[in-house]
Amino acid sequence: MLPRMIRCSIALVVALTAVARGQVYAQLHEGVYRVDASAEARAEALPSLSFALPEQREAYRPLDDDGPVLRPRFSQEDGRQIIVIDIPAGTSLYATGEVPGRLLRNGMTNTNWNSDSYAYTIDTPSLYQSHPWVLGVLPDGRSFGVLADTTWRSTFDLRDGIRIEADGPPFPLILIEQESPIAVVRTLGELVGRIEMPPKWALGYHQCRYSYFPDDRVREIAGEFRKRDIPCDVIWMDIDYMDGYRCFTFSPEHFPDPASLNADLHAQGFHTVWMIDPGIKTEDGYFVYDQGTDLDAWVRRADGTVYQGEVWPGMCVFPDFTNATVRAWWAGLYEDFLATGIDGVWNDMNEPAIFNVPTKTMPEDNHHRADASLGGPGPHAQYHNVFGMLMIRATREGVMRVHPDRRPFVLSRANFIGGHRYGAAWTGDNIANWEHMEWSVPMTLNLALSGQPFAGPDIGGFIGNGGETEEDQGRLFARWMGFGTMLPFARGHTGKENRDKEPWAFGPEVEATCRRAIQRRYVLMPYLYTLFWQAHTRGDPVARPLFFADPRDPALRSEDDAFLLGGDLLVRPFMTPDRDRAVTMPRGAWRRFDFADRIEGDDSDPDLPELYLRPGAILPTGPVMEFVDEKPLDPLTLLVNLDERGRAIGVLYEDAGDDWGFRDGAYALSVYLAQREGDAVRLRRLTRLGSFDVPERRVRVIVLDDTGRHEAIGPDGAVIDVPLKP
Ligand code: NBV
Repeated sequence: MLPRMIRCSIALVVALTAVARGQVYAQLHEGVYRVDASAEARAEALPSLSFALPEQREAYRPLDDDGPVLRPRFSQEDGRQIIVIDIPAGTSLYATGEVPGRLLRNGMTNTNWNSDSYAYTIDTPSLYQSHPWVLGVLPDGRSFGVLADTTWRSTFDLRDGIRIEADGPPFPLILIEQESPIAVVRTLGELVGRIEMPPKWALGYHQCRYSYFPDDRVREIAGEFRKRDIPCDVIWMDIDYMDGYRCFTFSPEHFPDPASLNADLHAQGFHTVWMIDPGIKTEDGYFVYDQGTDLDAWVRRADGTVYQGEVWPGMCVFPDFTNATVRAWWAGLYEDFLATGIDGVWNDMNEPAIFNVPTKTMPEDNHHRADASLGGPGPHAQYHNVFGMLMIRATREGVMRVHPDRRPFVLSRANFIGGHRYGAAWTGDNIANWEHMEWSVPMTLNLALSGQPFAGPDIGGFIGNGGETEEDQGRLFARWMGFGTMLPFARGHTGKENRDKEPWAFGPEVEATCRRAIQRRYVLMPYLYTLFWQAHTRGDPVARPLFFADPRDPALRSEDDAFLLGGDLLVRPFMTPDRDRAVTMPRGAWRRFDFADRIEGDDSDPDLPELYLRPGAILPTGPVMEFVDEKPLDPLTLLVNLDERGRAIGVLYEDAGDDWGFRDGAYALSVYLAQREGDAVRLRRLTRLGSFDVPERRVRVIVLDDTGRHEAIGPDGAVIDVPLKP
């Protein structure tokens, strides 16, 4: 994996220490190793909460190759586990989950301890989610990943190699060594799981605020989208829909009839997502409190009494999601809730966040009655980082019980590595300023490199208005919307005290930019949906750092002012007010294009990011629409950028969008090949796999080259020749 010389010298030095200190190495798969501090530590290791199939971590065998090149050194100090890993000079480090700041993590330190980190800064040590995982890319592009498979608080110090410190008992280290960064991320997906196919509507644009109320305000917002021809799929209900912040209730004053609200929105092609928090109001007579109390569902203090902490409704109790009986009860609560026509669930405050205590969370010695399969009864310190993940596991289960034939959508603020199996992520309470706008790209990318492909920021910023003047506020918003719609999860959201931040709230110019930006997302939907299918089946990140285009090019390693959407599309936003920052492009003839053929003004809007197509790529795109699948994909427009051999290839995945039929083959996977032949480019559909019925349709082929755009149209499946000369 590593250059031979480095490999030998590292192996020699460290093999000796390894033996001396008693580490035990085992093999899980080719290039995937489990390392424990000692045979004893291995025998006593807690079960994995990150692995999709925890037993896989236990199905190790003796090394059947030379073992990993990287040789961790284990020790203990004051009861803490210390692991040090030397890395070759020139190694670039990434991932570590949800971290503020830039993409490249060399020199950074972060602590895995899920925290309510409102208005986080570059110095905030812990955000809302924990991913004890680092990805390393060696100078020659070969790559490795290190997973500290513990739920306890851990710190990743990347200032001099990799130093991991963790509370709690010894734990296994999982080492992955592969040929490329994408191979490492895919392998991570084989261990901690890949995302399930989301419902297609969840890939549309989402509109949120804290909070739209009363119900007529929600109707008004939805109506504005349709009236103004701004596409939107989802409207969100934040905590003010509840009756006194009691979860699973509706305010009789502001939301007296949620079913008719949902029905009205559905009739206009919207879906709805409603918030549920973990804090349950301590109040006799409130059905959730009564049921949970009867079940003895609440997390307890170390002394055995029920723990109470203050959150939105006042004093609250907290379901012990580590317990299967509690999770099953919680899942059942969604039955009546979803019967109102709610489509998706947003779990917030699930670090869990507690008001008016210095730690902002519950005491670490609180007691969880966890399932034996999760590690058995233990203190909150052991289960803190998975509290949110286990909550959304139960939520997802509840949503699936009600709608077994539909794909669930859950968004969670807190999570743990592997938790992307249950829900999508957003990057919490960011600030409406240029710095946070900039971070929203690398934060999404580092989450993607940590196994979570379905993530994005609050577009426009949660805190503040984004500047002193109306003009400053509008510029920031337009830029953020410009590229935020190119991230995997695209939702506009803002906090309670702020100005309105809907796409039209900043005047006609910003509205026009937002319309274009959101329309772009819908034009790109065939491609975006295909990327989610590749994330689901292969573990590919949806949004990727630029260096994925050429992991050997050192110039790309720290570039995070642009990003890739899938392997074929490069998005280059403008992150400074004056648009004056240069971006290092990957080598090769990446070709700039726009959607001015379908989106008015798309070629001349300075607040939109530039888009580039990889040489050798065919990009499947569709018509502008108001919500996903509003219109048939006819024509399917294929944008073609030939490589130097005169060829390009592209894939399109389609299915019914919100059911499980694809598991039984009800999908259509089409592969298109374009090839230069004399003065023309010939487009063929190479294959179509699957039984999903694609109606007859037209394919419009647009070949981009130095002289401009060349176009032809024909039936899907036929050979289509695009003349390159008029
Ligand atoms: O539920 C209100 C907010 C929500 O809008 C936001 O997205 C979460 O991150 N929530 C936090 C609680 C209070 C924030 C001040």
